[in-house]
Amino acid sequence: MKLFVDSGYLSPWALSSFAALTVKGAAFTLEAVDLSVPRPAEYAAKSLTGLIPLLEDGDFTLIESMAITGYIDETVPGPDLYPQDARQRAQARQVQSWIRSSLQPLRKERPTEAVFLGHRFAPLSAEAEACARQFLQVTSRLLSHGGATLTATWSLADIDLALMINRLRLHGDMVGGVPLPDRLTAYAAAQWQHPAVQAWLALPRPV
Ligand SMILES: N[C@@H](CCC(=O)N[C@@H](CS)C(=O)NCC(=O)O)C(=O)O
Repeated sequence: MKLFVDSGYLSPWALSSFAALTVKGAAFTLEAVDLSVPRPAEYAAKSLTGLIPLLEDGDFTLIESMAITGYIDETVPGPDLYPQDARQRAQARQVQSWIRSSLQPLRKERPTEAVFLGHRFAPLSAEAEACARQFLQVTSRLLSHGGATLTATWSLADIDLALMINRLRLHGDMVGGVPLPDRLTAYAAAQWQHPAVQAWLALPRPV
């Protein structure tokens, strides 16, 4: 299999797909795509939208990280990427979908350069602060059970959720004038130690 990701290794959706293959222990090659220049015709022919990530499995190509990780989970032997239980699996995907479709002000003002490159950005605008407050409220509810993972067993949603928390945690943000809840920071810090995340962090990023 081949996984096409951004050459800066900054995309959260690329991380999710990379983690899926890594957790499965799949043999794959990582292809870096330079997003700052027009895609080569060969890539445009493979990718419906021209976006990354893109998974290539023989003559089959797939975009959209949640479709990619679902396909990997169903076709590659190895540890589960999502819970076996239907309700828990749906809860994990609920969180992944929420993160991908919402929270835009927070994602915009705390881009992944804050997480992967240590870049520092202006204080959150009122809009992003409100978004961050809502994000923390929802995430606190999600993790109110006090467990180490979102659902009873680990899933890829844990990496997605930890990355969202880390946009604030690793930037040193306070939200509403108070530090992030301890439970959330402990959860994100622990998930960040996951071997698949550590393998992603070890990729050579341009300075
Ligand atoms: N919903 C897609 C999002 C994919 C996406 O937005 N990819 C961005 C990088 S994070 C991209 O390819 N940007 C390049 C461009 O817009 O030209 C997924 O989950 O895979």
